[in-house]
Amino acid sequence: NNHNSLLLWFTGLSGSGKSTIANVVEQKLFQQGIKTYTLDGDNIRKGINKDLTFAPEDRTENIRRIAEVSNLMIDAGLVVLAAFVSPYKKDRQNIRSIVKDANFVEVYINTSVEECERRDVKGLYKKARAGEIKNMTGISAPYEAPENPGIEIKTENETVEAAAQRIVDYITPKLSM
Ligand code: GGZ
Repeated sequence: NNHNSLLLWFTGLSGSGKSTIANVVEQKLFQQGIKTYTLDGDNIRKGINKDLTFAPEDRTENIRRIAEVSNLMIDAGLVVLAAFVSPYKKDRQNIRSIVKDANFVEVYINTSVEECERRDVKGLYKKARAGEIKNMTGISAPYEAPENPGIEIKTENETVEAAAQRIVDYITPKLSM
């Protein structure tokens, strides 16, 4: 199999900074000539998974399909960056049964719900508090934090740039170039 392939899986609350950090990691990998692709809610939940809600069983199916798509991209020789809330431990565990363990890196973007709610970039927390959104992770649905992630980023103590560099440094030895 292609040793340049990897799935970098970002998990964390809505607004925790997953996509922001993933995008900077992607820029850094691009500068090294590494072929990447980023999967996130914008390109997955509007397309292949537009039939899915935020109910627990639909989140499970969301993550399963993303893992299968990631697996194809790994076969194609890419470093895949996937940024999804993925709040359930069993769903993240299932990714490991779909994608070879050696190709999988879990990145926990650890931002407290208080901080995510304070940022409230998309106004979703406000809507959840008002009861306009059901199953909002951190408010009315659970987030099961990873116990043993490959890397943990505490965005309240680390800049985006430093976090992205730390992730690149962590995966570089896993990529044979
Ligand atoms: C969590 C929600 C919800 C609910 C809409 N709960 O910050 P965002 O906006 O851009 O990222 C969130 C995204 C979560 O989709 P995922 O596919 O990553 O979720 S999961 O892995 O749990 O299947 C948020 C928005 O969609 N959003 N409603 N109720 N996030």
